[in-house]
Amino acid sequence: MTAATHDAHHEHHDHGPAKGFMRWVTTTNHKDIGTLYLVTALIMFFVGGAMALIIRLELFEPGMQWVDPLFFNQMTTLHALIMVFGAVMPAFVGLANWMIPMMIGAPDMALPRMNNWSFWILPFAFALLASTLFMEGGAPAAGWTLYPPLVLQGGNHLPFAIFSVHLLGMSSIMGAINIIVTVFNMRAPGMTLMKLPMFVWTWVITAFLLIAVMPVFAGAVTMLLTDKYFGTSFFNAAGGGDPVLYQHLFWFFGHPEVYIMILPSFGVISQIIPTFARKPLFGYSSMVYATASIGLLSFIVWAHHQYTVGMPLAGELYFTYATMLIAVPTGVKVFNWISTMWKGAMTFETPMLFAIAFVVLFTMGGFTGLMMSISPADLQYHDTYFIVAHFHYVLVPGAVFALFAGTYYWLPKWTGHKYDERLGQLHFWLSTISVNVLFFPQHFVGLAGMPRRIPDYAVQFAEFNAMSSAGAFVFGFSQLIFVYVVIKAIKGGEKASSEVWEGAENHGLEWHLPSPPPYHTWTEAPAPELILDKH
Ligand code: HEM
Ligand SMILES: [Cu+2]
Repeated sequence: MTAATHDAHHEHHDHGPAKGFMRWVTTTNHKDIGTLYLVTALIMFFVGGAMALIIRLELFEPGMQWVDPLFFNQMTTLHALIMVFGAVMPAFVGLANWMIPMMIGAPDMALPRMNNWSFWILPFAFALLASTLFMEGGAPAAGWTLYPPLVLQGGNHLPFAIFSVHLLGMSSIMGAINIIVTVFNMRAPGMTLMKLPMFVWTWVITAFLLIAVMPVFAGAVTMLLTDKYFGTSFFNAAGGGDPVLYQHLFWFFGHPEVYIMILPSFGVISQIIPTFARKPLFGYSSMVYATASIGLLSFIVWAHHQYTVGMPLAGELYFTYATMLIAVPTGVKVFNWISTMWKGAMTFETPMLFAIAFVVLFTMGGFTGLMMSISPADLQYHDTYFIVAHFHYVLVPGAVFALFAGTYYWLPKWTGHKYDERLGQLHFWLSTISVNVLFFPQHFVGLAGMPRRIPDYAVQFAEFNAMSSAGAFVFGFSQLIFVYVVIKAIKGGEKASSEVWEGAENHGLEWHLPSPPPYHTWTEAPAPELILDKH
């Protein structure tokens, strides 16, 4: 009913999108910009994924077979930079653009022209980064952390990489400002802060993290630039500087950055589990406070990445205890998700499958994180494949699975068509099995001492590495199913109702809009009775 009145209201002043390519260049529409972000992220996921497969190909067996060590290091560096800044972050910004206005009953983002800029900076930033591959000496090869002195010993790709980071940071900050302004100013009447859907809450907190830490990263890399080209010695011990200073600056950005990638995932999962358990989210307000606590704690734990630099004992102790504290609010979240499922009338469509796998596998990544937070233990784990296993568990069956879950969940809303459920489930099972074959053995080789970021290794690590590489190829190729399912749903298929999922209207405003929603939605605020007390 609301959908119908809503449509009738805008017969005269509604205008559809412009036609052709210029539609996408000049668009200020949150749905268009959301689509641009999501498509870009998907392309970058495959670019970064191809690099990962080059890495795993070389590591399939001991010895050097396919690439030389310098190129191998360029691949580990670019793979990480592209996955973090090109795939995971833009994908979540895409979800935010599509969903936040529809979820809070706003007609668009608050700053639509800036929104256009936030997106269109990205292709230039990625072009700069990719151009380094074709330069003399190749792309940056010192790891995504860009540690000096190593990074300063590379070629003249550094200014390109740094300028790319500046642009990416500008884009992120503009996107973050937009989200905060939208949520604080454009909520429908009656949508108080404590009624916001969890996805919106997690994004608001993420946006504050972005604004706080992107400038730190931009500053740190600018200091690298002046060290290399303008004779400063910020990180050069011979000139009175200190390379460890860079590590502090990097990780003051870097640890919040990992939460920038996981908090919106928590939001997506907190939308999906209640829908498929057909219950409101258990412990909504504790979810909000837990997310905020994780956000705050993420600023005070950074040096757990640097236990091996020789910091004072007090520092080791402090960072150990502070890091362990994060397990408390994280535990609250996992408890609440499980309690939401408890005695729920659950069904297991693809979004729910990915959400459940997220809860199980992200928690495993959290547990290895706790092991590493203990500084004396981490002296053993640091810079081994154990670290690689940890962060891939939180990022792949964590953040990336949340992105899959969210895409399957909202795809019928976006396209107006149901996706192919059978293929969705095939994608789920192939991904979930292969991701564990890929990353679980890395715990063992890591504990046995295999270092990270190396193209060759001792023969005793051969079996587990072969397994890992086999898992990687299955995982990589399974993602083609995902692309096929998405394209198929865009092109046609069974019509989706506005509710899409049984009972979804009890789980958010977006399910009161038609599927697909018209180009402009909530040009009139939703009726107050539609705003939920409980999600
Ligand atoms: C319970 C929560 C977590 C704890 C206690 C934790 C702890 C740690 C520690 C101590 C390290 C450094 C280990 C070393 O290098 O020796 C580390 C590395 C890392 N963690 Fe976590 N972590 C947690 C959650 C996460 C999440 C949610 C993400 C991302 C979504 C993440 C991503 C990473 C990454 C990318 C690295 C490696 C960075 C690098 O050296 O390149 N972690 N974690
Ligand atoms: Cu950290």
